[in-house]
Order: sequence, then structure tokens, then C-alpha cells
Amino acid sequence: MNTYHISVIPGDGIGKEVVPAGLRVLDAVSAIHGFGLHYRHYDWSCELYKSTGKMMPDDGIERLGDSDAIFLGAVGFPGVPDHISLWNLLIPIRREFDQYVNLRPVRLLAGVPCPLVNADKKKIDFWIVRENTEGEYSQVGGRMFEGTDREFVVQQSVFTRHGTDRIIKFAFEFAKQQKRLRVTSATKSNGIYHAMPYWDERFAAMAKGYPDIIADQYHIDILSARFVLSPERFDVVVGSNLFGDILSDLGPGVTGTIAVAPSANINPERRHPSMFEPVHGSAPDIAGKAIANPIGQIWSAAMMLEHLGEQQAASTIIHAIERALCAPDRRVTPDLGGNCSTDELTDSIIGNLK
Ligand code: GGG
Repeated sequence: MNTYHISVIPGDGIGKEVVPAGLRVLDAVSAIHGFGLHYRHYDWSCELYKSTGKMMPDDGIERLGDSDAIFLGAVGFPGVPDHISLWNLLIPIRREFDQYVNLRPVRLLAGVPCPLVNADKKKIDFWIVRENTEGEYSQVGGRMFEGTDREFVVQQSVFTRHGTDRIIKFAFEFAKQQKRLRVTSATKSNGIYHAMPYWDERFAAMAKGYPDIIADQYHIDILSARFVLSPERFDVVVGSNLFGDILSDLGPGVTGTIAVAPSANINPERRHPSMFEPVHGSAPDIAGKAIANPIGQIWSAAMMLEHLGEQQAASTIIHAIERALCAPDRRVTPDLGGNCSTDELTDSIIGNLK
């Protein structure tokens, strides 16, 4: 029997509520499909930061290094500046393990109330491929003359040829593997003078190697409008770290809720563990109320199993989510129009695993 070693970091806010839900589903599905899961739990979080001054211990990366995967909840909580929490936990993990692909599906699930006009006639089912290690997420820059009227701040983006080419190549290869017709690039080369024309050049060069795939590009502003007006036209959308982050909240938002959206931070070469987390954050406004929607976390668990080679178990979870959402007596959390708790929705998904 295969046994996988999973490092578990619930993190902050609702992360502490939805991660246990995800683990319950993982335990149930592993019993059905006959594989083992061994968890190592880490309390790395803003709470830890407040008591020790660190989001994770100095040897945190080393401790995660021999896991088969990392299962993360959410990072960030009031009282700790967001750039401190992100740059001391989430971003070091992504970078140290070279998880340069952040893969985020956008899918209109049956049973999720979608605000779009004619939503029932639209098939929204595409993937966002977000660059995850460089770009606008950079510590290059600085502040001078602080507190004076000469104060200024410079923030630089970093686009390497290696980093740009490998994410664009991943998007084309992924489209080919998924039998998708189109790869769309998110750009802003009319306004961002150096980085985005470079991104466009590399995208055009890569597209030449994939003559069977339609390659198109949009500036991020009109692309955002098209996500709302005609989301059904997309297959695979590739973007820089910041553009990909924004689009992967907008996409699920267009389908009705970001609470169900999962993500995979992948090291495609499998030299290091990959990490799986919902797209949503720690939601301090509802933390502690036991009403957080666990679907983004549970779907992330399915992506983790798929990455580990347990495809059937992953499909079992996705089908159970769909069945739970479509049941006539469905038991869903308030964001989906119900009045059930995180645990009740999780029970309903577990009851639909088969
Ligand atoms: N589970 C995702 C999470 O904690 N997100 C917090 C956040 O703001 N992440 C920014 C990012 O993904 O770059």
C-alpha cells in the first residue's frame, strides 16, 4: 500500500477550520481507494509570529523538504502586516521548492449560484497558469527620505528569461495535454514599458512551437472585462505572478464564489514537494464562526491526490462535491445560500464519496 507523507499547515483564520475538513475527506477517500496518508502538523501562522517573531522556525523549509506534498490553509491575519506574513511563510515555500507553476482551475460547478446573465447556457471551464516565483512579487526596490516630503519608493519587477519561458511553456504543454484549443496571455505591454513587451516576445516565440494551439493575448484590463462578459471562451490563461493572482480571484468570482476555488503550487520536475491551498485567504470576518465553506480546501486536496498519482481518488472527491451541491436536500454554508456549518457540508461531501 502506498503511504504519502503530507505536511499540514492550517495557518490563519478559516484555514484552521477548512484544513481539518479537508483532512477528514482525505482520510475517508484514502480508506476507499486503499492508500495511506501520514500527516505532520505545523502551527506556523500569524499567531506564532505574535509570540515568537517568526511565521515559521528557521529550519521550516528543511522540515518540509522530505514531504510528498504540503497541504496549506490560509496565511494572513489582522495584527501582522500582510507583507510580513506572506513573505515569511507562503512565498519562501513557493520559492525554496521552486513551485513556479500556480495552477488554478475556474469551473462553474452545478449547484453554485452564478450571477451571470444566461449562466445556465455557459460552460465555464478553464485554467489559470500563474507564474509563482518572480515578476511583480519582488523585494527589489526601496524607500528613501522616509517621513520627509522628498520620500519616495521604488518597486521593481523581475522577469528572467528562464522564469518567463518555463511558465509559458508549461501553459502550452498543459493545453496540449488537456486537449485544449487556446492559450491566452495576460499582458499590459502598452503601459508597462520593459517587462510586458518582453513577456509578449517570449510568448510569441513559444507559440511558434505549438502551431495547433491558438495563441492570443489581451491587456489585463480588457481581459478582466472578457472574464465577466464571455468567460466561456477561455481554455488556458497564462499570466505573471500579480496578473495571475488577480485573475484567479476574478475567474471564480465570476462563477459565483471564490470559496470553492482550489490551487496547486507545483514544482513540475518533482525535485521538491508541491503545495496545495485554496485560492481564498484567511477571511478574518467569518473566522471562528464555523461557517467557512470548505470546498476550496477539499478541491485542493483532490488536486494534491491527482499530483500524487491517485487520479481515481481525486475524481471521487470532485464527484462527491458536485453531488453534495446538487442534492435536493443540500446542506451548504451561508455563502452558497444555506445555513449549514463547515462540518455539515463536509459530512455531506463525505457521505457522497463512492
Ligand atoms: N490560501 C491562500 C492564501 O492564504 N492566500 C493569501 C494571499 O493573499 N495570497 C497571495 C498569493 O497567493 O500570492
